[in-house]
Amino acid sequence: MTMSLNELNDHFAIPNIVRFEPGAGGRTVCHITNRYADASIALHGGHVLSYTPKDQHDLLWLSSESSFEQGEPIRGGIPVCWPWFGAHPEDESLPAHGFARRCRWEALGCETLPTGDTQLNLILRDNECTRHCWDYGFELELIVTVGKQLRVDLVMRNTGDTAFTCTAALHTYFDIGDITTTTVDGLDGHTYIDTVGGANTRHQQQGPVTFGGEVDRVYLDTTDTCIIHAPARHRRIEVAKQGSRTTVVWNPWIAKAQRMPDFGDDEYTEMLCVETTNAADDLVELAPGASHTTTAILEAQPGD
Ligand code: TA6
Repeated sequence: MTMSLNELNDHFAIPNIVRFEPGAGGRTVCHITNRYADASIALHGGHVLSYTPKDQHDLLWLSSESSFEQGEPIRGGIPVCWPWFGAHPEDESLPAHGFARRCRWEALGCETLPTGDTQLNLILRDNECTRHCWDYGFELELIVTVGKQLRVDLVMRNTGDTAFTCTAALHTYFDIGDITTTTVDGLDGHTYIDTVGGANTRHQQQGPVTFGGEVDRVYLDTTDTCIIHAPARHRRIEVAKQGSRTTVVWNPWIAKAQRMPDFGDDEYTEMLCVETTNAADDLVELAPGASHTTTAILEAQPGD
């Protein structure tokens, strides 16, 4: 049941901390401000749009060309890619990265934790539209905890009577200021699949990940925390995770940026995706009644 703006604020608003307001494209956005940070989350797509720690620059990047139209994904922030990551394994006509980021989610709860963090729970359940392209019963819950860190838990539940297998991503876009001076530690020695141009060749990472062209890599069998060094923003960003054994690193560079209508031609220089994923061979298999949680924990550290 879709709540109106008034019903959302009647049920979940917290004076001076949480409020629901209309956003771009008329999309309902939950605005959170507490002693640690400000954040905004659109019900459209269950999409974290921004997370700005006090006295810092927004950690997340959002394209100035993003669409906010019904049924279209938002470009930037933290898209929820589910129940498949990338192209649909059998049917290319289905939208890339699944349907969850294109649907309207509903608010389930909102509270201030003893730590002073603010926690928002959103839910997406199977419906006529989702069953049209993926005929399974599910609940997808997004738990967004805003504090000194930004923690995002994606809880996938099989509520039907048929087992299913899915892949997923918290496809986080970081604002790093200048891709040419940005590096990523934490993936040294890991095998990755290079998917640029459909190559899908395997390589081993040597040292930090650096950027001098399009990078689109699925790092395999890694539970490690990544550290993004972003000197242009005078900070490093810790990207920790749980429930995920693959990490995707992506920058479109010039040509691919120019091919994307919801991405400014020169915007590739200011963003980097380090994605918390269940991709490639990291499949999530859920029997009826089973669940799995994939978690991203992001924290900015001044310095660099
Ligand atoms: O996560 C990397 C990736 O799969 C890239 O190949 C690129 O397609 C990116 O996701 C964005 O996908 P989107 O469907 O949001 O344009």
